[in-house]
Amino acid sequence: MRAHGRLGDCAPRRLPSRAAAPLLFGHSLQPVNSIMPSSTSNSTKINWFPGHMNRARREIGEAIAKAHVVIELVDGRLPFSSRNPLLHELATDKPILTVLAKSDLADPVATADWQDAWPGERPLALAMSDHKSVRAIPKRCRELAPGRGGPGRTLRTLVVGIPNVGKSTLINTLIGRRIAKVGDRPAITRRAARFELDSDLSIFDSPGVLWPKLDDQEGAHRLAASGAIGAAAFELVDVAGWAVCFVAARYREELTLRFNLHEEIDDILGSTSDDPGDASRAVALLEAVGRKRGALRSGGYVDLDRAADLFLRDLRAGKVGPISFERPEDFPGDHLGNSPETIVDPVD
Ligand SMILES: Nc1nc2c(ncn2[C@@H]2O[C@H](COP(=O)(O)OP(=O)(O)OP(=O)(O)O)[C@@H](O)[C@H]2O)c(=O)[nH]1
Ligand SMILES: [Mg+2]
Repeated sequence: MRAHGRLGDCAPRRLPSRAAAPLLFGHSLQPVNSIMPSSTSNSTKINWFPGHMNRARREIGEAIAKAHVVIELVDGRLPFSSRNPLLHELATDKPILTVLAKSDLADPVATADWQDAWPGERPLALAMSDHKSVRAIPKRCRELAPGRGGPGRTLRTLVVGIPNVGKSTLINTLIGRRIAKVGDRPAITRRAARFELDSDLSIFDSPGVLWPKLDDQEGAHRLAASGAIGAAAFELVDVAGWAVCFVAARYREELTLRFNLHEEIDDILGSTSDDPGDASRAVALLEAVGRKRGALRSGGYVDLDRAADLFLRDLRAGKVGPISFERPEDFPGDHLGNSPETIVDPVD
């Protein structure tokens, strides 16, 4: 047992005092362990670059060289942070068709703003379950490579994107059967694979890749909250705490409705600090969610791990509402995908 005990041991309605509150969301200057229910790490830094991703980067580099059109899937809820800058280094001479994926989970107003703000070709915004809209992708690919297609001139396309963004689902939707393995956790696809979509159009599925160092830890928290990062690479309560504070700030009504927090929300937001380095608000909100959902341990204490888990599950499934973690105006002056701190080393 650590000095301050586990978060889940907090008595109902008792919040950690501001002085004792840990710093979360990647701004950890304090002993974060002291409030972390899971005791695996002594920092909230998030990084996830398992071995297969390094190999995948090489495969993607080779596949890009042979492709005529690259289909870039970014997560419609976080188009900035889910864009892999490596792609734009490798595919300088290829047409790139960007898709804002999982758009059914994103705030439609933010999605429209992203489409307007996107540099170059206007991205498509799609839910992969919408078969009719998804058919726009091969059509667009043919337009982008007018010299390809027809006998002996196969149009080669390649789907790339971060883990869990829906690459394999896109291929299954296009082919009309479950030919590529999909799953609701990241890193399902481990090897690139080619599929024939039409007699003259092939499509490559690729493993989701991130980049070796997530310098932007706010972005890393958004990636983790969206489901792009393996569960072992982050602290559940840290990420859920970041996410619940974000949702309370931008989508307060949706949060209130989903978890029936009508009586609590004003008190919590009024009595806790919105300083992102202060965890008191995150703890109070997760406790309220946990209490409403019966995530309790003996003695009536909230099990914060369970509360964090159920909040993130609801959020990722769209049950809190259509939520975007990023809007274009959050990144004034930044050129999409070219933020110097997200540029990675080239494939070695
Ligand atoms: N709500 C929603 N869920 C989607 C959409 N597209 C895919 N999914 C779900 O997202 C999860 C991941 O889908 P995959 O197709 O396996 O994602 P991937 O990009 O191939 O993931 P990796 O192979 O791990 O890189 C699955 O549970 C899909 O059902 C979408 O447009 N909307
Ligand atoms: Mg896949």
